[in-house]
Amino acid sequence: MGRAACCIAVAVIGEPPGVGLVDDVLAGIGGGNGTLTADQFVKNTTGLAGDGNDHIIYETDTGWLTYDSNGSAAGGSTHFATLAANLALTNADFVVV
Ligand SMILES: [Ca+2]
Ligand SMILES: [Ca+2]
Repeated sequence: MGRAACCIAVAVIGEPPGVGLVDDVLAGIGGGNGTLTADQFVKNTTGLAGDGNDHIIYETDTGWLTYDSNGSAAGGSTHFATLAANLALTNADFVVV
């Protein structure tokens, strides 16, 4: 696991899991500490950001969590955790710390 991946998720706990995100190392994650804003989270079966401010992507069929620093622009994507597939995750399950 690389440096970026090591510092994105600080805890995956509970059912469904809650994930802590460290904003100091995550370009684009904004809004201060607290719940990840809804417009920065997306879930789908492609694992790809849908717009420019989708930074946390949950791929429902694989359970992959991906951080994308630049949203739907090319590149910038880092797979940092794998959860169970098809969880009812929302932005509220992610806490920016
Ligand atoms: Ca968005
Ligand atoms: Ca991207």
